Amino acid sequence: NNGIRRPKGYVVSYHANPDMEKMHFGPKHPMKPWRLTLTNKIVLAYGMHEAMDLYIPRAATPQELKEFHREDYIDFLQRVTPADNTWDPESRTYAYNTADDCPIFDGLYNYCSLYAGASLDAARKLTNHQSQIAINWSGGLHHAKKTEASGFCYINDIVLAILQLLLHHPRVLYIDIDVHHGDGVEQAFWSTDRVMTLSFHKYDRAEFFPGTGALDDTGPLNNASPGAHHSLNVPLHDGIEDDQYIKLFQDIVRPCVRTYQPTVIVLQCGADSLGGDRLGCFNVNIKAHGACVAFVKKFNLPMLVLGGGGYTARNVAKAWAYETSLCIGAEVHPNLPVHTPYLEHFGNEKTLFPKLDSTERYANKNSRVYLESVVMGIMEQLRYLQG
Ligand code: ZL4
Ligand code: CA
Ligand code: ZN
Repeated sequence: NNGIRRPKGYVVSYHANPDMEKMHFGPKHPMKPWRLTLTNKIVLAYGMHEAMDLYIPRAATPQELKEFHREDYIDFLQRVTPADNTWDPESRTYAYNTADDCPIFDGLYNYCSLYAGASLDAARKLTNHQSQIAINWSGGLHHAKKTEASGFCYINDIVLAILQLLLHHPRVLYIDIDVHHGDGVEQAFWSTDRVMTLSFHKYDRAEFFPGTGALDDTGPLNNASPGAHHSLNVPLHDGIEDDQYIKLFQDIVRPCVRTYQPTVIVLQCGADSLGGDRLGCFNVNIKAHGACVAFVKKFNLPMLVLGGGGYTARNVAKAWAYETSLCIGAEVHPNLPVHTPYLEHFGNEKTLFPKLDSTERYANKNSRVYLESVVMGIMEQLRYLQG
C-alpha cells in the first residue's frame, strides 16, 4: 500500500458518509458534493485509509442542530420540499434565504444533518481522546446563521462542533483559509473570549461575497466585552502568490497561538483559495495550501480539520487528499496511483500538484507593503490580549 503506515504517537480519524455525495444543488450550481467522492477515491487509492480510523457518522438529530440554530428554522428545513421554492417575499423560503445560492433540493435536510453529524462526531472523537486529528471534508460550511441559510451553507457545522469542543476546552482557535470570509462562525462567537476566530479571505465590501471581514472588524467595540479583539480578519486582494500566502499565514498564526494559547484548533480548509478555482481569485497552489495545514499540525494540539468551499472539483480532491496525507505524516508519490477510479476525470494532469495555467492566473494586487500592514494590524490586536 505505498508504504503508508499509521502515524506514531497519535491517531487520525476520518469521518465520511457516502450518502452525502450523491446530492445535487441543481443545474450549474457551483457547489458539487460529488467532489467528496473524488477526494475519497484518491485517499483510498493511495492506501491512506490504512493509516486512519474510518467512521461513517450518523446524521445529527434535530435537537443537536438546535444547539445553535433556532427551532423554527430547523423545523422548516425538515419539512420543505423543492415545490416550496418560490420568489414570494411573504414566503418562509424567502425569510430563511433558501433560494438562489441556497436552493431547496431533494434530500436537503438529509444532506445538512449528515455533514453536521460528521463534524459533531469528529469533535467528540477529539474530546474523548480517541483521536488527535479528526477530518471531515464534507463540513466547514461557515456562512450559515442561527436563523437563515447563506452562501451554499444551511447548517453551521463548525459552530456546532466548536460548541461541543467548548464543553471540554477553555479556548478554541478557529482558522479559516477558505477564500470567503468565515462570517457565520465569527458572528456566533463575536462576544466571547473562549473562541478566537481568524479568517484569511478576499475582501471587497461591494464586490465579493459576503462583503464582511475588514482588518478592523475585531469583535465588539466595547472593550468591556470579553469578545473584544477575539475576531481577527486578514483581508486580501486578487492574485496572492504561494510564498506570500505561506509567509503571511505563518507570521499571523504563530503569534495568535503564542498569545491566545488555545487548547484545540479548528482548521477550515476551503479549497476555493486555490488558483484556478471557479469562484476564487488567488494564485495559491496545492503545496502552499497544504503548507498551512502542516504548519498548524506542528503545534501538536488536537485539531479538527474541515472542508468548505472549492469549486474546481479535480483540484479540491487533490488538495484534500494531499492534506489528508500531511495529517497522517505520510509521504505520497506526486503521481496519482494508476488505479485511481475516475482517473480520466483529471485530464492531462495526473499528479497531485498540477501547474497553474497562465490563463487561470490573476494579476497580483497584494504588494509587500500591503501585506506587512496587515500583519502589523493583527499584531496590534494581539497586544490588547496580553493585558
Ligand atoms: C450560483 O449558476 O455573491 C447559484 C451561485 C446557482 C445556477 C442557477 C442560476 C440562478 C454563481 C453563484 C442565479 C443564481 C444567482 N447557479 C446567485 C450575491 C449573489 C446573489 C445570488 O465557499 N446570485 C450573492 C456565494 C456568492 C453572492 C458564495 C461561498 C461559500 C463558501 C463555503 C458562497 N453569492 C450573487 C449570486 C449558478 C450560480 C453561479 C455564486 N454565488 C458565486 N458566488 C456566490 O464560502 C462553502
Ligand atoms: Ca476565509
Ligand atoms: Zn468559499
